[in-house]
Amino acid sequence: MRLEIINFRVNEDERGCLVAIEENKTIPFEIKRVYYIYNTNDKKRGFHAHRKTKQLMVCLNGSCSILLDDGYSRSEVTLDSPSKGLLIEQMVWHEMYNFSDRCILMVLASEPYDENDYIRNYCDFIYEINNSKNLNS
Ligand code: T46
Repeated sequence: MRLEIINFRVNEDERGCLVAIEENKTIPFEIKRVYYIYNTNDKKRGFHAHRKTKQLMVCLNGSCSILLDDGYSRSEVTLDSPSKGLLIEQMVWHEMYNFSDRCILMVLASEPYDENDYIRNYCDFIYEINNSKNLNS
C-alpha cells in the first residue's frame, strides 16, 4: 500500500530547529486530540484499525517501525526524524514495533478518543473492508 509521508518545513538556525504543524494545512484534518507513547521497553503496540479516525504519527525522539495494512497489501515504514510525519487514514490496520531506546512517538488524531472506533481483531477488520467494498460496488 502507498505510504503517505509528510516532510515538514524545518525552521533551522543557530538556535536549533522548529517545526510547526497546522490543521487542514500541514496535515489534511482538524486536530481533535494529541497523545504520545514513550517508555515502551520495545514492546509491540497497536494491532488495530480505526473506523473513522485519521492520524499523523511523528517520532519526536529515537525511532520505531510501523506496519500498515489496508486489507489488500502491507507496507512497513521506519520513523526516525521529528521532521517527518506518517499519515494513517481510517481503516488501516497498524502495528508499532522496533522502538529504540528513548523513543517518543507523538500522534495527532482527527477524533476524540472513542473505543467504539477501534477494530482490534484482524478478522473483523478484513470483514469490514470486504463489506464496504461490496457496498460500494
Ligand atoms: C493508535 C496507536 C498509534 C486513552 O484513554 N485515550 C487515548 O486517547 C488513547 C489513544 C488511549 N487511551 C487509553 C486506552 C488504553 O487503556 O490508553 C490505553 C492504551 O491504549 P492502546 O492500548 O490503544 O495503545 P496503543 O499504543 O496500542 O495504540 C495507540 C492508540 O490507542 C491508537 O489509537 O492508533 O496508538
